[in-house]
Amino acid sequence: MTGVATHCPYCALQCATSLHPAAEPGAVVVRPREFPTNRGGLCRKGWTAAEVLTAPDRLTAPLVRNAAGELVEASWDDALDFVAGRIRQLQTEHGNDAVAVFGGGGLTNEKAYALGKFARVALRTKNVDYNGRFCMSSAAAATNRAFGIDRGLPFPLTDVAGGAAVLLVGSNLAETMPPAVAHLAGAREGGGLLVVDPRRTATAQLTEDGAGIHLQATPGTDLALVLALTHVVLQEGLADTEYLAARTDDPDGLYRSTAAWWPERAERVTGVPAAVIRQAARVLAAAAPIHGGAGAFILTGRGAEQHSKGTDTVTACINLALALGLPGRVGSGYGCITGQGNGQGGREHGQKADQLPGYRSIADPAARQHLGAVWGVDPEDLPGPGQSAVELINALGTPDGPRALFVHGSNLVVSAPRLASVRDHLAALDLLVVADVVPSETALLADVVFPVTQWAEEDGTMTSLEGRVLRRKAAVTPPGDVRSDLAIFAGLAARLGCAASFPTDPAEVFEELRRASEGGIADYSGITYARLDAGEALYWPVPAEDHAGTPRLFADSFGTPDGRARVIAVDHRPVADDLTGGSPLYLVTGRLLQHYQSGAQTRRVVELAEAEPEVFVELHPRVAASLGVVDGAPVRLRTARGSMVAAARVTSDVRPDTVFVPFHYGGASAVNELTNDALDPISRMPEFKACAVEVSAEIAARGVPA
Ligand SMILES: Nc1nc2c(c(=O)[nH]1)N[C@H]1C(S)=C(S)[C@@H](COP(=O)(O)OP(=O)(O)OC[C@H]3O[C@@H](n4cnc5c(=O)[nH]c(N)nc54)[C@H](O)[C@@H]3O)O[C@H]1N2
Ligand SMILES: Nc1nc2c(c(=O)[nH]1)N[C@H]1C(S)=C(S)[C@@H](COP(=O)(O)OP(=O)(O)OC[C@H]3O[C@@H](n4cnc5c(=O)[nH]c(N)nc54)[C@H](O)[C@@H]3O)O[C@H]1N2
Ligand code: SF4
Ligand SMILES: [Mo]
Repeated sequence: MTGVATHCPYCALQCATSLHPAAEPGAVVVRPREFPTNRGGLCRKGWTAAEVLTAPDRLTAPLVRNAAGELVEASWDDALDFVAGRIRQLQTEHGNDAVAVFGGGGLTNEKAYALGKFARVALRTKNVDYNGRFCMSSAAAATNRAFGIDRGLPFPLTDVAGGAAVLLVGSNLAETMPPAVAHLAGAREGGGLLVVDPRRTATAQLTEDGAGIHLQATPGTDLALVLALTHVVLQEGLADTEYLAARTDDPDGLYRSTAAWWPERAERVTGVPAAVIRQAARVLAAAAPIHGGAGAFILTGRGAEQHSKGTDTVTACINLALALGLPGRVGSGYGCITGQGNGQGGREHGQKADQLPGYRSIADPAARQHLGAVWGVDPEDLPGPGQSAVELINALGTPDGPRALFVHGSNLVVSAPRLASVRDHLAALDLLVVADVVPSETALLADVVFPVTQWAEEDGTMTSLEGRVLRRKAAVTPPGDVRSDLAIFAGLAARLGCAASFPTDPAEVFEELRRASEGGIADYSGITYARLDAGEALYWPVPAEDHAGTPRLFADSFGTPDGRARVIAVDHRPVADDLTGGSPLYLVTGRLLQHYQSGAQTRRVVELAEAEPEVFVELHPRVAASLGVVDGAPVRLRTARGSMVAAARVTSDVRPDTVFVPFHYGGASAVNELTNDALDPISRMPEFKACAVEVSAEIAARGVPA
């Protein structure tokens, strides 16, 4: 029996799965399916994903907060009428921008597209942004300015397997996309896997036994490290000068911007020995085509990007790739490892504050004209660019800010930075509407909760980390009175008197999305459900139905006006927090294999919750000893934003100047109580990955540790 062919609900690897009937009526089990990216593999989250479909506390009816402050069940009509009435009232009193929308990179292309249209056409608000701002924005900003196009991997992931060297900057691939580790085989065989991480992660361990080098840099110093790697490449005559002259706009700028970053200077900043920096640069260069190597890749993850200088760090990585002549060459390149299931497609079709579908700019008159025609509205009536996620959150409930917020596909009271402020802003709203599949921490704060369909209950498309568009297929009937986000947009648009159409059939939405994206950077106009169902591997752009798609970008030219990549001079700067006073350590945050994001889904899967039931803090043995803390003991963490208690996990895998806390837990266990919302000036990415923290033993509150 073949089952229903679909893809995993979670991360951007979008492993291929098939769904089969389970013993209980209406339930399904997940099996892996052979596919180039996952090669028949799945991680633990993928295997157990079906459990979220039947979560005991699954939302099955709309909820509206009553006069006593309790969320009580309501009919869809009553809930939609109530919300539409409040929206009309608030917009009459305060203007259209008084209503804001927050989307998510887990939504299908169809939902993300409809959400952006709902904001711009039905609510007519400029205030829309999404959680991809927390995820991909620094890499997107950097690739847009250097290459003119932002597609996470501008090549198929399987290309990486042939590379002789892979530099992973701030990615813990072995935990965040385990099946993708297979594609590092080529690099590991020849000693070419280079991993930059302040922790000896499962990924860093892959470099051991001669497979490569772990560069265990100080948090927040990747920029200095990559400038030094580039310095070595240029000074040792390892650069691809012909490529630089032919394909970039300013080869000299590369020399100028890295000249001062000799390895000994970078060693003082990063803690990585100068000799190791030189060795890493030589390993990477030897794999480059100019030196007859089998290919080299530079890939960034959130460890490099989620900083107040994330855009510049990625830019430095791109500059290093350009120095070695990698981008656009088959079997080499720079790529960013996209995170959420539809992190890629979610940022192409209009959830982002400054974008219209097809990866168009909302400020571009031609783009407004095109979308005006597709949507049947006057381009003049389309709002302009809105604010980025953190800025939007910080504006909620302020005198001139939005008074109402819709959340579709994010659990932001767990995942946004500096949570005390997030909670204050949500509390200051007149109306909070949350659409979710489960009562997430954010849904529990809402005035109205809409229960929505999830992955195995719906059709649609997702765009993976490779820019390949994939089919998601319905295999089960949703429980209770659950509807798609599409039905919420349609129901509210009609009640608000919006004349534009809001189809609820994903296939119909996709047909409209094709037209909306036509002629844009991310052109989906040649993609059809039929082509996807036939198994065609369609990487955007796909500008016509007889076009085979674009697995590799930049072969002949980049997406810039003159076709050349831009060399942008960048320089290192410290993290936003002050780490010089007192005796603070670096707090870094990130992921565990067992949990996904805010944990709203995976904390409801028994096997995963039991494997990692509670928040912990990784501490170096020296730090633990100085605090008198033993493994498992409670530890208090305090930053300028807040404080929390976590169980000590004592390990020499973390640098002695660094502690690590996973961000998958809610309430008092949410590490985002502590994180810094300092923003990157270009991408508006908050500094999730490095801040100053004071650590102490927690004895009083919990008693003496066992
Ligand atoms: N299991 C699991 N898998 C996931 C997800 C999940 O929640 N759980 N989420 C998906 C999503 S949305 C995303 S964005 C991806 C993220 O995938 P990754 O980027 O691999 O994940 P993170 O754990 O956030 O960060 C990676 C590493 O950055 C390191 N790091 C911290 N600070 C720094 C620094 O200053 N420099 C460097 N070089 N490294 C640093 C951390 O120690 C961590 O090991 O994963 C996707 N896959
Ligand atoms: N400290 C720290 N914080 C971080 C990060 C970090 O590394 N460190 N990483 C950041 C990153 S990279 C990301 S991507 C964010 C992610 O953080 P969040 O934005 O909170 O992402 P999720 O936890 O995936 O939340 C998605 C929600 O949508 C629901 N959902 C699932 N499918 C649907 C659907 O079809 N429709 C609707 N309406 N809802 C649905 C899920 O149940 C869940 O509640 O966290 C960021 N926060
Ligand atoms: S690696 Fe990502 S897509 Fe694959 S099974 Fe795990 S969570 Fe799902
Ligand atoms: Mo992400």
